Formats: sequence, structure tokens, C-alpha cells
Amino acid sequence: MFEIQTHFRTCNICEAMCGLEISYQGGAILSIKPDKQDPFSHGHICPKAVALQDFHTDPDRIRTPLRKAGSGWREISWDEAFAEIGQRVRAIQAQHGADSVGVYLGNPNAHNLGNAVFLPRFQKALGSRNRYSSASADQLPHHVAANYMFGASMAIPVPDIDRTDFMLIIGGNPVVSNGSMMSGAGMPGRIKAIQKRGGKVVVIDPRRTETAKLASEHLAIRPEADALLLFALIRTVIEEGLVDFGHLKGMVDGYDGIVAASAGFTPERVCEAVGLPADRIRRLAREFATAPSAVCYSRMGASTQSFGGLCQWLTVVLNIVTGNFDREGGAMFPQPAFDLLARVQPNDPDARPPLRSRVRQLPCFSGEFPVATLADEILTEGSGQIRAMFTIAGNPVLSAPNGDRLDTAFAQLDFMVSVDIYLNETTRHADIILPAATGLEIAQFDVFFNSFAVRNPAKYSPPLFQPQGNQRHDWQILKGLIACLTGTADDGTTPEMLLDAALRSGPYKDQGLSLSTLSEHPHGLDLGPLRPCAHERVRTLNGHIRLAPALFLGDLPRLSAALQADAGEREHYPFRLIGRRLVWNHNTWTHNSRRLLKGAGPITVQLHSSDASRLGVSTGQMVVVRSRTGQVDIEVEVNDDMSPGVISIPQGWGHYRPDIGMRTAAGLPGVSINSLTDGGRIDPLTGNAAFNGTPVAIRASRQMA
Ligand SMILES: Nc1nc2c(c(=O)[nH]1)N[C@H]1C(S)=C(S)[C@@H](COP(=O)(O)OP(=O)(O)OC[C@H]3O[C@@H](n4cnc5c(=O)[nH]c(N)nc54)[C@H](O)[C@@H]3O)O[C@H]1N2
Ligand SMILES: Nc1nc2c(c(=O)[nH]1)N[C@H]1C(S)=C(S)[C@@H](COP(=O)(O)OP(=O)(O)OC[C@H]3O[C@@H](n4cnc5c(=O)[nH]c(N)nc54)[C@H](O)[C@@H]3O)O[C@H]1N2
Ligand code: SF4
Ligand SMILES: [Mo]
Repeated sequence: MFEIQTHFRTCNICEAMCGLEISYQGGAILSIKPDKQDPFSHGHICPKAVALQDFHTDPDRIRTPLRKAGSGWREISWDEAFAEIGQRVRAIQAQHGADSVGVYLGNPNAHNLGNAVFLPRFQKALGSRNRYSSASADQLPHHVAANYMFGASMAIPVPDIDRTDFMLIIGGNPVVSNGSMMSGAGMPGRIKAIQKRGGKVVVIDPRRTETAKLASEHLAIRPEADALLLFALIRTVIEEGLVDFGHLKGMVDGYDGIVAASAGFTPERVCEAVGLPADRIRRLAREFATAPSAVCYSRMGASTQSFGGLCQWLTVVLNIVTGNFDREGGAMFPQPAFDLLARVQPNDPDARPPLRSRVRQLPCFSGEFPVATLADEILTEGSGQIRAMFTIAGNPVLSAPNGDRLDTAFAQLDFMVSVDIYLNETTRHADIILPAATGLEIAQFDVFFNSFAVRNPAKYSPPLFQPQGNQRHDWQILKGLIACLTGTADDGTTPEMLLDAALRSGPYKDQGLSLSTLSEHPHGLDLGPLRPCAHERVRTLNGHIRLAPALFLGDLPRLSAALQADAGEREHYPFRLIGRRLVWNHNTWTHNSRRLLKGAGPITVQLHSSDASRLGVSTGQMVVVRSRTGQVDIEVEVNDDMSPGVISIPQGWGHYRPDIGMRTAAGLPGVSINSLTDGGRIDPLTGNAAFNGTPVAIRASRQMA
């Protein structure tokens, strides 16, 4: 009989980094509870943490490498898998060039220590410039703003949520998402605490979200009008003499450029397009600028839209011109123990114009092309066409704009390899699937999310269980791929060695931080609150923050044009589609947990009652939602949290393909919002997918028949 034991670890599903206390006996989990002694998460978790045991035991997990064989799959050995991959990929690259093999990296890579440290080596071994990831369907504009303003794409300012007196949340729903580019557990409590200490929280969102309901005020903006609103706020601050750089005076270049650029975007000029009265915009600007401390935080709603780049730039500008940057209660740079800026030298972000993609000439930022153009690069013939793909921890058939086109594209590849835990909508196209260990089976240290955290934490969690069957760790798989592509032998490096080296040379080296110190603290270490440190984090040549980079100024004619509505498009597609996250799921891959599935359904399109009565539909009825690129049949949920003219569909669903064996998920297939979104709709400045505001039409199902 095994003893009952306790294991402490960090949940790696989302960005919040909640500490877990897991009671287990042998290989069986007895309970998964919040770790009250975790100094970062203080006993907060969400329902998804408990599902970690479901992912561990799920009979649908892939347990051995699979080779496509006719219409089915054959189990193969790792040696056989690597031998074939090495031979096929090298042959394709020899014939068609290094760039003929593409890579797509999905979201779980960011939650995995081994992938964080070994993926750059894999990319180097492959030597292809055709790199894509979920970042260009997510936070890419944050990186572009950081790169051009601070000289480092990972220099991301984070809201000091625990000390701010005024939080302006634009297009984020942290009560459901648990915070993003703002890592910290227990977001509802943190938001309530702002109000308890006499502060204010204002939410800007076309939907009255769960966060808006907790906030002091909700302002329903028109989709994609956020850059106009931000400019009008900045303009008001300038006109009303409220500009104050605080201690950054002398460290900020380009203010005149902001004064000139904002002149055309007064509250009175933008109010109609934004959907808010001009005097309310002015009052908001005053409240923000005169609060003892304030922070503007903008996220998915402001990133995955046509003006994502401008929104993230202007968010930082608003924080800076009101003296709320690099100060307590404002937007601050974390100082992570594993410092991703350690090797970034001072540089001129304008020195090298970004590479352009082959087919649509879209920009390459942070070494990646936009996922919105991946299907074009596979389907468009010619020199440089992608003929083979690696997908690693990604499901772009469901997560990328116009995923259905990617479904077609993947089917036409000469060769495809997927590193994943499931056979799903994307990996079903692979010739070879390599099965990864995950969740409770892996070691965890949050390299990325420590860099976006609202305090500075550090915690190392060893694996609780061994990989099952013939699974391997992602990092072991990456090393196997490197070896089969380059013919080099394994040098024996482990993620722990690289982590230890980074900790020993990082910002806390003088306090003796190392992997062994972390191992002595299974609940994790609190390295303190955020501290002003802009002078250490900025990597521009003169060490100054660039307030008005030419890249952003050059995009302003497009923003001015948005002040005019496109009546033609409105006639055919009168509604604007936005996405929705659900408490009980994470992106596309957690739907095989029975307990999470119970909380999730039904998957509905939410629309305002005035729209429902005009369309003659009511809750529970089926409608057809149609866009330029596709259509879906979906159940209606009349919900006055929506703004009239705006509809919302959850992201991450659409498990209807019969051949993939996700048994539980098939019980609630839902539809894919990305059958409606459009790869042609991007933010041209950054190349980020513009999911929000997709023009759509709706009809009751019977009328469409
Ligand atoms: N319309 C619309 N589209 C969206 C969004 C939206 O809001 N609206 N959100 C976007 C955002 S923010 C994101 S991050 C992307 C996500 O886009 P993706 O990353 O493409 O999608 P995921 O569902 O996260 O896919 C994760 C994949 O990794 C596998 N996996 C899970 N854990 C592991 C592991 O430990 N190792 C390995 N090797 N594989 C693993 C899963 O089985 C799944 O196949 O979607 C984007 N797409
Ligand atoms: N439960 C759960 N949590 C998650 C995830 C999940 O799938 N489920 N996914 C994780 C991932 S990968 C990420 S990146 C984060 C994302 O974290 P968040 O950004 O907080 O999450 P979203 O729910 O996408 O919030 C976007 C908000 O923008 C609003 N919106 C849409 N269009 C517009 C617009 O044009 N303007 C404005 N102002 N608002 C708009 C939407 O109504 C929505 O409330 O969540 C993470 N956490
Ligand atoms: S909030 Fe995120 S990190 Fe915390 S338990 Fe839930 S999924 Fe895990
Ligand atoms: Mo994301």
C-alpha cells in the first residue's frame, strides 16, 4: 500500500500561476486544492486546476508516436519516428530550400519550462524563416510596442494592480481569463480591493463582461474604436494641461510627435465612432490624470483587432504622459528571476525594417510572420512555398483566423509533424505525431509569466508523475528533432541546468538565487513588489523611451479613415462579431475533461434583445451566422450584456470532425468562431489577427434553408 503524500506545484494551464496542493497515493490523485502557503497566489485557484488530473489520466492522450497509415494510425518507435522525420525534412529542405519547412508554436509552449529554453535551439537547427505562433493571434502588438518604444520586445509593462487607485481596463476580462500579460492569481479579489481602498475601476468593452459587472463603471465602446478613444484621452490630457512625466522627465523622447499626432483625434471628433459622449471621454481623461495613481491596461479586445498596434502603443503613451509609468500604482516593468532581457543589447529598433512575408508582404516581428497568412504561404505555389510543417503544442485549425482554410492547407502538405498530447483538428493532418508529457508530468518554472507578473515570484515545481507509456517531455522531443535534423549528438543539457544558470546570473544573483534555493522552497519565493526600474530595462541606444516611433505615426492615416463608417460592408454584414472566454475552458484543448465540459455548455451566440426581436429569434433557437469566409449554425442566447449590433461567440470550440477520437469533447462540439473570422482581416501594422469586429450577418436557421 502506498502512503498518502503531498505535492506542491504551480498550475501551468493559464498565466495566473496558482499554487496547488496535491494529495496523492501512488499514482492516484486524492485531491487538488489551493496551496495557501504559496506566497504569490495566496490560496487562489479556479475550476480548471482540478482538471489537471483528467488530462493526466485521459484515455484519449497519445501515449506512443503515431504514423499515419492509410485512413488510420500505426504505433511506431521513437527511433523510427526521428529517422523518418530527419530524412523527409532534410530532403524537402535540400530540394526546396530551408524556408520550405514551416513551424507553428501554440500557447502551451509559453507555459512550459523545457519548451521555453529548447525551442530557440530547435528553430536554429531547422534554419527556416517560416516561423508562426499563436502570438500573432494574441499579444503581438504588445511586443511591437515594447520593441519600438523600449528597444526590447519582452520589455512589457504590467499594471501594478495591487497599489493603483484607478484602473482603466480596455478589452480585457480578467475575472474570467484570470489576467493576461498581467499574471497574478485571484483577479476578482484584486479588482474589488482597488475599490475597497477608495479607488475606481472602469471597463471599456462592447460587452458588459463579468469584469465590467465588478467594476465601478462600464463604458460600452464600439468594437475596434479603442485607438480613437485612447487618442482622445491623450489629447484631453494635453489640452487641459495635465501632462506630467513624473520622474521620467528627461528620459522620454518624441513628446512633440504625440502633441501633433493627437490633434486630429479630439473627443468631439471621435465620439460618434467610439460610441461614447465627448464629455464622458473628457471626464474619463481628467479622472485618470488626476487620480493619485492610475494605470491603463489593454488586452485581447484591444490587441486582436484592426488597430492592435496603435492601441498598445497609445496605452503606454497614456500611462507615460500622465506620470503613471514606472511608478507604484501605475504600469511597471517586472524584474523576473529568469531575465529574458539579460542578453538584449542597446539597439535602434528602426535600424532594420522588418522582413516581409512572401505572398502578402506582411511584416515579421519578433522573428515570426503572422499566422493569418500561414495558409497563403502553404497554398500559394512558387519559390519559397511551405511544403512541410511542424506544429508544436498548437491547434491553429481551431485557433487561427479562418481556421477552415488552414485545415485545407495542412491537408495539402508533403509532410507534417505534430508534437502534441492529443490527436485533434490540427494534428490529424500530421504524418507523424509525437506524444508529449504535460501538466502533472512535467517540471515547471514560468519563464514567460514571471516576466508579466504583478509581483516578482519564483517557483520551481518538479514533475509529480513520470510520462506515461512511451511519452516524452517536449524538451526531449525537441532534442530528438535537433539531433535528427543536424546529425549532432545530445550534449546532455537539461532545462534545469539552463534554469539554474539563468537564476545564478539574473537580477537576484546577489541574494544567492539558484535552482537549489528554489528547491528548498516548494511553495515558491516572493521576490517582492514591482519596483521602478525603467532605467535598467529600457534598451534603446540613448536609454530613453521613444514616445512617437515613426512606425506608429505612419499608421495614423488609416486610423483617421476609420472615422468614416463603411456603409457598403454594413449593408451585407450588419453585425460585428467578438469572442468570449468561458470560465470552464482554456482555448481549444481542455474539452476532454468531463468535469470542465459540464460547466461549459451550451455554446451560444449572445445577442442583444433589440437585435433578437428584429431578427425574430429567441433564446434556444438556432441561427446561421455568416461572414465573408464561412458560416456556422449556433444556438441563440438573448443577453442584454451585449451592445446592440454586436454579437459574441466563445473561442476555442468546433470539435465535430469524426475521425479524431476526442471522445468527451465530441459530447459538446460547439462551433469554431474561426470558421467566421477572416485571415484577410489583420492589423496591417503588426500583422496581428483582427478577430474582433468581424462583420457578420445572422438569420434564423429556417430562413436560410
Ligand atoms: N477567434 C478567436 N481566436 C483565437 C482567440 C480568440 O480570443 N478568438 N484567442 C487566441 C489566443 S489568445 C491564443 S493563445 C490562441 C491559442 O492557439 P493555439 O495555441 O493554437 O491553441 P491551443 O488550444 O492553445 O492549442 C494547444 C495545443 O497544444 C496541445 N497541448 C496542450 N498541452 C501540451 C503540452 O504540454 N505539450 C504539447 N506538446 N502539446 C500540448 C493541445 O492538445 C492543443 O493541440 O488562440 C487564439 N485564437
Ligand atoms: N477561462 C479561460 N481563461 C483564459 C483563457 C481561456 O480560454 N479560458 N485563455 C487564456 C489566454 S490564451 C489569454 S491570451 C487570455 C486573454 O485574456 P483577456 O484578454 O482578459 O480575455 P478575453 O476574454 O479575450 O477578453 C477580451 C475582451 O475584449 C472584449 N472586446 C472584444 N472586442 C473589443 C473591442 O473592439 N474593444 C474593446 N475595448 N473590447 C473588446 C471582449 O468582449 C472581452 O471581454 O485569457 C487566458 N485565460
Ligand atoms: S487561474 Fe489559471 S493557473 Fe490558476 S488554477 Fe486556474 S487555470 Fe490554473
Ligand atoms: Mo492567448
